[in-house]
Amino acid sequence: MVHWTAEEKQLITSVWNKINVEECGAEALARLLIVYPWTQRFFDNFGNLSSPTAIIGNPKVRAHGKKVLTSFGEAIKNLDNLKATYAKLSELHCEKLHVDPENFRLLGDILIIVLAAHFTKDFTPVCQATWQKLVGVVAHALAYKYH
Ligand code: HEG
Repeated sequence: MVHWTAEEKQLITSVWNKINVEECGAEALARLLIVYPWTQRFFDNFGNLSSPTAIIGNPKVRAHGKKVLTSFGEAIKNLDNLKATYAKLSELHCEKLHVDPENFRLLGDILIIVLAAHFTKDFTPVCQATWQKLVGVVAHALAYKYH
């Protein structure tokens, strides 16, 4: 069971409160699709994903990126109860969407890079380490219901 200290919780929320969920969510998902092109197969109904420019400008990618990062915010509100918070979503990704849980890790790593690019000063090493812990724990919780 993962434990979060008061300092860690503060480091997480201080960054979260500054995040533009639409911008950062869109950028993170677009980067996932560009850097790891095999992830595009989950989004074959999203239209034009034929180039990095097309992916970044794709409104469905933007909307879905926002949805994913908004859902990530649920983790932040429920840090001490992540498995229960994501149980339904884990089932959905496993049973209906068939998303390999390795992709949760890839997206988490990308989110760290996006945040580091947006918050050059505020994203201190200790803050970054705490966020790395967070994305790992979120990936783990999303994989919890896989069988
Ligand atoms: Mg997933 C749908 C959250 C990573 C592929 N994802 C969703 C939905 C949420 C969500 C909230 C909508 C669920 C619903 O309609 O009830 N996703 C979510 C989180 C994370 C994540 C929090 C990681 C932090 N998702 C993820 C990754 C992939 C993926 C890495 C694939 C590479 N998600 C995926 C697909 C759908 C969702 C294909 C359905 C999209 C659609 O057709 O609308």
